[in-house]
Amino acid sequence: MKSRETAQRTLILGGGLSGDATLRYLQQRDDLVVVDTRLDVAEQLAKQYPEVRVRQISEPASLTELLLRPERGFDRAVVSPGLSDEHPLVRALLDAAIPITTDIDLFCTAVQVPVIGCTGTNGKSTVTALIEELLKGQGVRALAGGNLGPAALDLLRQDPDVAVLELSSFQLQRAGPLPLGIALFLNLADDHVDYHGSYAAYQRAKLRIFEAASCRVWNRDDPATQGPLQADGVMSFGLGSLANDEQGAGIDRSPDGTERLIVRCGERLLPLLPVRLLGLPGRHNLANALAAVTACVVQLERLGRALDEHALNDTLRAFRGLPHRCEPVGEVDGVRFVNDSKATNVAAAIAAVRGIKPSVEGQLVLLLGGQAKGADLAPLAAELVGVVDLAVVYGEDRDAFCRALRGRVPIVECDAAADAFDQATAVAQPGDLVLLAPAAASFDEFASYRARGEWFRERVQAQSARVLEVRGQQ
Ligand code: UMA
Ligand code: ADP
Repeated sequence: MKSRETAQRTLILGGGLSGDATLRYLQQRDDLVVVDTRLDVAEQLAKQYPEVRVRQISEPASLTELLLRPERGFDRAVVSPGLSDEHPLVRALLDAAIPITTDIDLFCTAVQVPVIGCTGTNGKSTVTALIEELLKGQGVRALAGGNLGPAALDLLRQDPDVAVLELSSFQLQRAGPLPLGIALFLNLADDHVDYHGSYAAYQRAKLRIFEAASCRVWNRDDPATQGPLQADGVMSFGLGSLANDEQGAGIDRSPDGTERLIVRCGERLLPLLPVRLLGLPGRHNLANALAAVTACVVQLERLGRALDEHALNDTLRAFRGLPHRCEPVGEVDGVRFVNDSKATNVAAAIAAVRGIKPSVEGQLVLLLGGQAKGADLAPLAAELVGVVDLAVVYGEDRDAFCRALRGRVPIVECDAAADAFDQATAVAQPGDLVLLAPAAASFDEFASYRARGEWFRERVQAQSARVLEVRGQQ
């Protein structure tokens, strides 16, 4: 994939993963200045790229001073997705009328192969990774990146047939209209309102994925994902059956009760494997699989390649999902442990609980807590009644969780995640399942949801080693 960019005086605001990829991408052709508010990030970049000017700036006045220097002048700024338009430094750029762009726009300008974009509150990473796998299974060199990493611009250094981007609302709200070949909007639930200002603004940001896409895939079970109604290029997926005129994926139920995935693209209607053979657990993942299959089938048609149904079914059977999403991490003394640390919001935790519950013989013990981001926890409480046998609640917002759950679900209240783990293992009996699906961000105790999930996995391994050691001594 080659670039069609011309040289500019560019300010990169934010030196995180996307800023770093932008720097590497523009380094050879643009006159660059990189700004980050974090001293450690700025120092690290300055060391790594001695030929690039890197500044640590946290005061808007200092940024304005840099922007107004007569010898400088910037043609544009590439701003990190982690900084919202309300951030004082972004405001300073807007006030100085510097055109703002993003790493995703740079990517879309340069890329010369079809791009599939995927957004939604939950399931983006799973669907993006599954589309990549499904296409690879068809012999198409697909590469996934964007919000799930690697940063989109890093994909340009490889040479795929198709790029698959996970796109967050942070990325979409600032990017220009993106000329995506296929755009998917999976679902919408309460999240990131602190960044976008309102639920409506969050939805608007997500819907931008459809703006310049030639095929738009929405979720029939979630009307909030439906974009403009022009019939042209619209596909959908959902857990119901497919109506006669519907393009996309659904479930076919035979008279004997067997459920099967089914997909229609143009005139062609394809029954796929039975739902029970899907490698991913839970109904939410069935929706994810239907979305991914739709994208894969449309992409193959556009590439003019025949679909290999066996390979498609094989991938759907083999793909067991990404780490930290309904991930089995061990069994100790008959108690199973499942890591869904990626459940950083209420809707994701509900999906994980619903997905896991049918496989639990004994009690379901849920680890719940962290930073609730001001979310409404009432829907979570309503969902857990009669489903979860014990909620072990911990972390910064445990009071909010306790208030929502008290009197509805048995609760044990703990200070930190470590106590919560110990309480859960002390209570759990053979046949029970301990699920980490915290419905909250991890930052009060961990560096990220990944660190939290890895911590959980390590605790389970340590618990297993302890049990074996005790047995050895007996
Ligand atoms: N920040 C500062 N000062 C700065 C710049 C950033 O304090 O000068 C802070 C931000 O407020 C934020 C953090 O640093 O809290 C990271 O922001 P960033 O824009 O530098 O992020 P990157 O490291 O470039 O990573 C971004 C995505 N991060 C965000 O959108 C917050 C990564 O998604 C993505 O993998 C990466 O680009 C490559 O595309 C992460 C994420 O948390 C996984 N995404 C959110 C989510 O999934 O919910 C949207
Ligand atoms: P994202 O990239 O959008 O955060 P992931 O695939 O990483 O999505 O999954 C994040 C969380 O959401 C996990 O906890 C997972 O169990 C849950 N989840 C995945 N798919 C769905 C879905 N379709 N609906 C609701 N929750 C989901």
